[in-house]
Amino acid sequence: ARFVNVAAGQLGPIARAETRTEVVARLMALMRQAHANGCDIIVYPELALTTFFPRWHFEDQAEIDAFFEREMPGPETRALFDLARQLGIGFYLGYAELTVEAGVTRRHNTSILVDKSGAIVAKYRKVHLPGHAEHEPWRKFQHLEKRYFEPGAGFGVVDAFGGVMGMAICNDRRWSETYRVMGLQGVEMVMIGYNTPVHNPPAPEHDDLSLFHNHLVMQSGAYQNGTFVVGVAKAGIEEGVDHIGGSCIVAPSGEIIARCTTKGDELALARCDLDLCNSYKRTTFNFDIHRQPRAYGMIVER
Ligand code: CDT
Repeated sequence: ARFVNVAAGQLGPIARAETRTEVVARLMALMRQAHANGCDIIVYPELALTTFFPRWHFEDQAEIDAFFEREMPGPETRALFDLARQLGIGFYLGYAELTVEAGVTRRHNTSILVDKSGAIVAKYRKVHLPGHAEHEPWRKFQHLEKRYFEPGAGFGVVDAFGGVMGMAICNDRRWSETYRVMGLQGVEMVMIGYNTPVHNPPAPEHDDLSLFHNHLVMQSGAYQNGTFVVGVAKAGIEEGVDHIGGSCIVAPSGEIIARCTTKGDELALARCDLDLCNSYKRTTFNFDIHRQPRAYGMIVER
């Protein structure tokens, strides 16, 4: 057996006025609880340091950039890394990342994986950016990820915590390709932070199904690739917009083995034996024997 004790570190709403330091204090409180419960790693949501700012249309680039991190760790986040190192616990953290590469400013919706020594061992930049790029005043609230971020390059995996770890962010979890690309690299645990409004303005007929779809995609992604999936929400009514909770840990069987029951700051805990992945990777989803890529060309050709 290869056990990894995992905490899904769900957050309740983050107000626009809340400071990074206040949010980091909440993250640290959850980290202490996770450590007290014997966890090796805690997974936090997408854009976990601020309110979900793509719900607003901002004209002023400086106002937008105020939601971004220019360094990681930075002055307000360093305390989280220090606590992780002190306790000997790893974490996944989502945040808005601003970098300057060859004189060009780039903005990504990013997550990092930090090991028990406080070192960043992997970085992922969100590939599937949902929503729209132009202001659409008819919506009750905006979803301007296509305006504020550029898409990342792809899905890698990393050897960490005694297994093969992968990351995705929010809308990525709805796409089977996300899991399969990591599945082909032998992933054993996919960590996913999310911010999902209950109401989707272009398709209000889906609203009643939002929690069902959340679990549907993560359970199928887990089963079809023989991997654990840890999905973690920023939940509750944030700046007037209701977000689903439903943070959960899914086994390679596709079964939910732990889940949050509130829409506030809360942990869901599971003792995950990564060796359980083998039963699926070696039988039904033995890709080497059963996969038929010659029949799948259309997936990447158009
Ligand atoms: N953050 C994020 O990706 N949210 C989307 C909302 C629906 S698309 C407007 C999601 O897929 O959950």
